[in-house]
Amino acid sequence: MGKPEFIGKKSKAAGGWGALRSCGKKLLASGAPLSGAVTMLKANQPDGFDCPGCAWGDPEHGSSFEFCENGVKAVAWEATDKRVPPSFFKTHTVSALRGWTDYELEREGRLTHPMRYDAASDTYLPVTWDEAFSEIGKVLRSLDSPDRAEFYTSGRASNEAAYIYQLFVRLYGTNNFPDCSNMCHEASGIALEESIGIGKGTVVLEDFEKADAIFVIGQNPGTNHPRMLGDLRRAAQRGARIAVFNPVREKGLERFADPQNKLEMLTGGSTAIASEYYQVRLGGDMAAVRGMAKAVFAADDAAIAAGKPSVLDRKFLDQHTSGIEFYRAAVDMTSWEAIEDQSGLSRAELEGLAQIYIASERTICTWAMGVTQHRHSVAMIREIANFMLLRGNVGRPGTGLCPVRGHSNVQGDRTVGINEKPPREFLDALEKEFGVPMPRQHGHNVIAAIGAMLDGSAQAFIGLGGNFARATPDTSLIAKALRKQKLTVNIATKLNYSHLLPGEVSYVLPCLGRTEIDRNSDGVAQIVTVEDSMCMVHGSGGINKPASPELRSEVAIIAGIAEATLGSKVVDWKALGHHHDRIRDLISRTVPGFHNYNERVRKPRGFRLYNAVEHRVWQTPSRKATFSSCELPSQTEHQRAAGEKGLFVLQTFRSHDQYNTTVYGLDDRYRGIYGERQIVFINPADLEQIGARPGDRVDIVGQHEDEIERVAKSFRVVPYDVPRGSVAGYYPELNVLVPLSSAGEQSDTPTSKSILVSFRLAEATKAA
Ligand SMILES: Nc1nc2c(c(=O)[nH]1)N[C@H]1C(S)=C(S)[C@@H](COP(=O)(O)OP(=O)(O)OC[C@H]3O[C@@H](n4cnc5c(=O)[nH]c(N)nc54)[C@H](O)[C@@H]3O)O[C@H]1N2
Ligand SMILES: Nc1nc2c(c(=O)[nH]1)N[C@H]1C(S)=C(S)[C@@H](COP(=O)(O)OP(=O)(O)OC[C@H]3O[C@@H](n4cnc5c(=O)[nH]c(N)nc54)[C@H](O)[C@@H]3O)O[C@H]1N2
Ligand SMILES: [Mo]
Repeated sequence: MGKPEFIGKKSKAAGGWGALRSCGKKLLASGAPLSGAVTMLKANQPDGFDCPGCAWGDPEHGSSFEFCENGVKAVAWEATDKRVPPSFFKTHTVSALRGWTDYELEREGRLTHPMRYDAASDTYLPVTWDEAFSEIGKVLRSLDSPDRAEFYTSGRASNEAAYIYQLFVRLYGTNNFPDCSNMCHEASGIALEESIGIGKGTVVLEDFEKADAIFVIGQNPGTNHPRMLGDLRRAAQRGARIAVFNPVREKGLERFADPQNKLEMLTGGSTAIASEYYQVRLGGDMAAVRGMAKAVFAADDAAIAAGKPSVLDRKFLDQHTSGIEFYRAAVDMTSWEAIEDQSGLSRAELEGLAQIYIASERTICTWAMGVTQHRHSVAMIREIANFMLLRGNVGRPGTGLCPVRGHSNVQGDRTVGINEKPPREFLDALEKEFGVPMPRQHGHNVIAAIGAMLDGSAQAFIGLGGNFARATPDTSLIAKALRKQKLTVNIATKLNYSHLLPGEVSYVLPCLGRTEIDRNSDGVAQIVTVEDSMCMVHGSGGINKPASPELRSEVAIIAGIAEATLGSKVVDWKALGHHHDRIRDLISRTVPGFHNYNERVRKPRGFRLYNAVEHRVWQTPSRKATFSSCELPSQTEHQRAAGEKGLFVLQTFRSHDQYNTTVYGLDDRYRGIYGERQIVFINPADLEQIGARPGDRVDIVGQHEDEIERVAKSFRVVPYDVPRGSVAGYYPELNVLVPLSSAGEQSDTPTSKSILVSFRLAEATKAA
């Protein structure tokens, strides 16, 4: 039996010396301590590359290098000296490699050659680029409809790669663009579009310097957006109130020692970040926000009755919003009993939080996956928008709605056309530019693409980055879906599990990463561009020698496939692939907000895309910011579980040592876990209830109501500070339990933060 780890054994604060030590270790393990360190100094610098770590914005004074432990890991992981050359595949069959963990696969290093799967030897064999392009083109042309192919995008792809990809796919004839965003912030885009007329956040970094209160809902920035922690810390130090909603006590949100602040590190001090920490139940945030809104309305009624000024921003509400009367009615109809039951928070706590909100002149609300990966995420985010509108906290300095994006360019990819439901205006602009019709029918998102692959209506899968088979729900089903394809193609930097599920014809095409120099045949170094969570678009140019002379840029690879599939009558793919400026010219002519793109993007901090909300212009049908008036969900998963003995709600989140399906190491330092990932965090009282002791191994059994049996075997239980009934463990290992058929209303996002499960003691534990 493994040694149990208990709450409180963790190092004291997030960041600090632990962060520096961990970075040093990661650089060493990547095999490139020196080049890694030098590379790091160029991350998010005016003349360097955009950090592939996360989508948080960069400060105005770009030269004050912001240290970020997990940025270092992301960069070092790409800049490793280790290689996966053709000889590696000679000694490892694909079937054997399927037995490796995600960690073991990626740790082997960078792919070096284009490879084709050979079924006879069950191995990947090297091929030339031209052979690869020509066969891929041939299979794509042979399908009886372009809608039989699925074109996946992971959010690290640059604007240039994403644009040329969507152009190729639309000229080929389909809008089948399943995209990592479907599993991520899809609900934010939909909800914000409905509420304020733009599917993006409304804040810039400077707003964090002005806010009096910041609500941080359902995210773990200490691990996933470490540079955001710096902004929160500075806000806390100047006295802003920071209120956190999270079922798990995340250390990064409680205290943070800044690795750049020498004094703090010497004295071992740290700044308290969250002044209020509320352990809401899984999926209970909508109820919590509604509770705060209820208290705000009550305070307003009391103020008016006492002849005092309203606590609502009446002028803003009158001029700029519609539907508040329906919202007020919905709030009045919602009982405190329902609010307390769903949120797990008391009326007194929520009234206290409402007071913080009322006392704050300028409020920001941020959120991430703890909000977006539930069944009722769209309604929940609209509730957040309602709450913020009440006091005019949108479209004013120091305020705003801030969905904190994941992948470093997931927002940009959507902006330049990775969208299975493209806006009509965009297709019109493409038709005007290229003089040919574009497909108008909506395409497949991730869930629809998987359905089509399973039922045989899709026959080809192309992945621009990412790890489709591991990031998606019901892992074993997806494996079957991929194996059934006539064609699978993965454009990637490192080997992963998705590459080991070849279809009939299968290629792995290795590409340059963001840290590497990309020179065209004239010797001109190319830059790419990305858009961060704050709608800032900036340039990124690599500084490292490419991992192998065979590597091509994503842009060049897509251009090669496009030419082999479609020929060059409509688009001169070779020319586009040769110089990225040409792609940017096309973007500036077909996507709003990108005029003078090539010039503006070469300025140090780039430029901000026009955001109408900043000017309090609302691009909604009513031309006003629009309140929603949804009821609370009739029953959250938490309430269901509470009603049935032995049922729990599981959320799947990230450890400190991973980037999505990329596992850098087996530790999760802030949560006190070392050397393993088969973990389930559980409240000590629940542990007792299931008859287990700390450290025991359990099988986690999916309780979704369908025919499929889902079991995650032999996970170690760790008592932790989480609410009763809520449990947590790591993605992607637990994707075997995420049901494909359980998705968000409107968003279609897998509900990976609310999975019904039960436990049984594992054989190993029983024997012991
Ligand atoms: N180092 C690193 N950085 C990353 C990533 C990475 O894997 N590693 N991934 C990138 C990507 S693609 C994304 S999308 C982001 C993800 O960033 P996060 O959204 O921070 O990612 P998760 O680890 O899924 O954490 C979700 C947090 O929400 C909480 N939570 C879960 N359910 C609920 C709920 O119902 N209510 C509330 N209030 N809280 C809840 C969890 O306890 C956890 O703290 O990070 C990006 N940055
Ligand atoms: N259960 C559960 N499932 C989830 C989530 C969850 O919280 N819980 N989160 C969801 C979220 S938010 C997201 S965004 C998705 C992520 O899903 P994906 O984006 O598909 O997955 P990643 O792990 O980010 O992809 C890693 C792979 O990308 C490739 N890669 C890395 N850099 C580059 C590059 O520069 N170019 C190219 N072409 N390839 C590169 C490498 O080969 C690497 O193996 O997963 C989702 N799945
Ligand atoms: Mo994400």
